[in-house]
Amino acid sequence: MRFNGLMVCGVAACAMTMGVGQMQAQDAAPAAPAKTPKEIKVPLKNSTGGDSGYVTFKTVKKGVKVTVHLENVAFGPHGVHVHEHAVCDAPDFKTAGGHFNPDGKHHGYMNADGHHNGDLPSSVTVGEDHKGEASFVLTSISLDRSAPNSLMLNGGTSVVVHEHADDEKTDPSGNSGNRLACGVIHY
Ligand SMILES: [Cu+2]
Ligand SMILES: [Zn+2]
Repeated sequence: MRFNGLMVCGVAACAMTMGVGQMQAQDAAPAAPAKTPKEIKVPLKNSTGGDSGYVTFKTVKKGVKVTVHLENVAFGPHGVHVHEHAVCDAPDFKTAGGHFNPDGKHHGYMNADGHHNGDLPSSVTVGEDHKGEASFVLTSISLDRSAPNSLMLNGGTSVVVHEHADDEKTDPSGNSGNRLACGVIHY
């Protein structure tokens, strides 16, 4: 099963699809080049296509605020990263590739040679209700398509939720184990 770019869109465009009337249709002109969205929302699906929550990326003064909302995910801490390819092929999501890393660094915020652009500073903890939420401001990614660390570099990227915690120092993925859920970043 493949989740393609249709799963992801700017907040305004998504809201219009869902019939929410109060959002502004500021980027509705079809012929103009797509503007940089202020915020995007990326739905996460698990290996059987079930809903695993979503991640929002919002441009803020100091960088990009990433808010991870996990649902129906196993209790405990989970590594979450931006991966390099805009592909989420279930069930193993291997096609998402490695961590988004245009700066050519190593894995983890505790790695002296780190970190990958797509790393988060810590894991996201899921409670006994199978929900978890965490926010981080990253300076290593950008929503601007023309930026060297753009989330649209090479046609897009993806977000992957892993089985285990991220140790923030071990290449290539912080010993975070299998890939539980994935969402394509494309806007
Ligand atoms: Cu990952
Ligand atoms: Zn990494």
